[in-house]
Amino acid sequence: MKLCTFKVSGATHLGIYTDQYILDLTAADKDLFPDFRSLIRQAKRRNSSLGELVEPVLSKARRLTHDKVTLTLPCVPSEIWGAGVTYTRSMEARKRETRYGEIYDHVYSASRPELFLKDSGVSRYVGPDEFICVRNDSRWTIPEPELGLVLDGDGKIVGYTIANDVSARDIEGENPLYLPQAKIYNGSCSFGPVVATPGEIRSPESLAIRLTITRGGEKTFEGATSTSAMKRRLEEIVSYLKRDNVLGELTLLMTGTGIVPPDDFALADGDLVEIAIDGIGVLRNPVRKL
Ligand code: DO4
Ligand code: MG
Repeated sequence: MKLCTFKVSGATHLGIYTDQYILDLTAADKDLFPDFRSLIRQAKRRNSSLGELVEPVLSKARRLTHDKVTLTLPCVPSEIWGAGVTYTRSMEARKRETRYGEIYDHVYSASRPELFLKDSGVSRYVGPDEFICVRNDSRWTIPEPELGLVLDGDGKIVGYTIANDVSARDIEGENPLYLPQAKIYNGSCSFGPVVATPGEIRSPESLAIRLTITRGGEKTFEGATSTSAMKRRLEEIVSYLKRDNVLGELTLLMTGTGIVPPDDFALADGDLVEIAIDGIGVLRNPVRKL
């Protein structure tokens, strides 16, 4: 099952996304399904799966064709975290951008992964088709296409999404202590368009990820990887995030990038970034320079 949030006639509803139509869960039962967070909360309270919870309303839920709705952020996370240097490609690219390259060798092979806070509910993130941004003082910013894990308050994976950990390589490369400034600014993250439940994604550790960047109507970069190239297990990353660390009701954990465009590539105003992940869909965002 793929869950989405959409706007219809000025209201925001929760739905089930299919290729043909969207099933309107909120219209079917406003008390039970007002939004994604309530759905997770109800499933936990009743000790039932998301599938069991929505099953009774499936036959009566109205079907909306895609042209009638606008997809928005699928959920509102309490926090967004990122894991870093989880693929060889990311480690190698980072070593080239800085004088302090050995830290990346070290974190790649250490038992403890790199984890950083990307957003703390201040909403520097955007949803599908909204602008991701290049900060005004960066000349070398790239998209980072990543599998996103949606976690409940216990750290259980309740879904998978597509995330873009937009990053300023010049700021990060100048001094690794500048990482928060390279990673956290307005429009530095996007995710969506849906959250696919674990039942939908049978092999999260072998999903193809593709990145396409279009400039002036022409493809300017195309790259691909698979989550099977990730150095760490998903549960391993989650377990470190949970160590002596309270989680909010809903956390988005980005699992690191395995695609990095060539070192002479920088995002520019007007670019279009598209990230596709098997079984989840395509996340599209235009780019704006701040
Ligand atoms: O250490 C820098 C961040 C790494 C990162 O975001 C990634 O590998 O995806
Ligand atoms: Mg990243």
